[in-house]
Order: sequence, then C-alpha cells, then structure tokens
Amino acid sequence: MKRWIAGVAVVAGLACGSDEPTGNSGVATVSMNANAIVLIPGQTEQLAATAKDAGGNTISGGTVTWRSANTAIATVNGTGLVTAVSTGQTDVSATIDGKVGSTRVTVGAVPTTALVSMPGLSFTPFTTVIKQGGTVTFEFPQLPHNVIFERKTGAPQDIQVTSNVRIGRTFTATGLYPYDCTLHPGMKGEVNVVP
Ligand SMILES: [Cu+2]
Repeated sequence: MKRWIAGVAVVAGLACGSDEPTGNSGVATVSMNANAIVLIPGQTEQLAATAKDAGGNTISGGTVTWRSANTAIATVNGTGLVTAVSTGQTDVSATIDGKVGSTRVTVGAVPTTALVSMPGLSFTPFTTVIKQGGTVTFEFPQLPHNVIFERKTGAPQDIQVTSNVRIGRTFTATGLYPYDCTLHPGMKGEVNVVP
C-alpha cells in the first residue's frame, strides 16, 4: 500500500515536471506477462508488467501503479499480486509513466472436487481451492509419499506413506490447511477451503 501511494506521487510528479529526465520518459508500451488469467475465488496469481520503448527495448526501473477495474471481482496489491474475490470478469491494469497494460481476469465458480498429483518431489497444484464440504483426491505415484496436515481444527486425517493409489479427504470447515510430505523436505502444499 505504501509503495502504491509512492507510485502515484511519482507519476503525478512526472506529469507536471518541467525538467523530466530524457532517459526516463521513453515508455511506449506496457506489456503484461499474461493477457488473460482464470482464477477461482480465494486464489491468487502474480502478474508482472514490462515497459518498452518505441524500439521494443525493455526499460527497467519504472514505477508501476496497479489497479483493478472491479475490486468486487478481483483485487490487486502494489506489487501486482491478484486475489480473486467473486465470480465475474474484470481487468487489472499496470500503469508506467502514463502508459497502460492490462490483463483480463476471469473468476469462476469454486469446485467441489479437486485432484492433487505428485510429479517429482512436489504437490501440484501447490494451492488447491475447494468449496466447503468438498473432497480433495491425492493421487500417489509409484514413488511413495505421505500427506501430513498441520495440526489445526478442521484438518482431515493424515495419509500415511503409500503409493500407486488415489485417496480422498473431505474438508468440512473453511480455512487454509497446509500439509507436508515428511519424506521429502520442502515437498508441501495447502488446501484453501472457501464458503
Ligand atoms: Cu514425498
């Protein structure tokens, strides 16, 4: 938030400044790392904006001002982290030296079932968003893993070391439920249960 306010001050300063430095005013376009993203409520995604001059060369160091056209659907913070709020569509824009880039954000319904797979030594996706009362199915490959939930109210029963099987867990209470595979340091994930 602090950084966003600073960004407004810088842009306003340039707009009325008479001794604008030449090396800092050549922004021709702002491109985004994604034209469109699809999220479900509660999910987040990091956007990035790149300023380019008329020759297509990247200009670094510009201050980015992030804005969501409809914060009831998705919000964006001062570093471009988008958080989906409710179903619908909106645009998130990044302004650098008066030039604007934007990303269409579509927020869909929260699923009642989801699958977590384990390619390599990771849980994919890292964050699973599911509706309260929904079931997450953990798909264990040939390499054995376990799923040990952080001890908190509403967390389901752990899944002990197993392989080549699909095992489901139902989440009855809203909240964020982190879990680990204790066999593989750093192999972790989380289930975000939303109303
Ligand atoms: Cu593991």
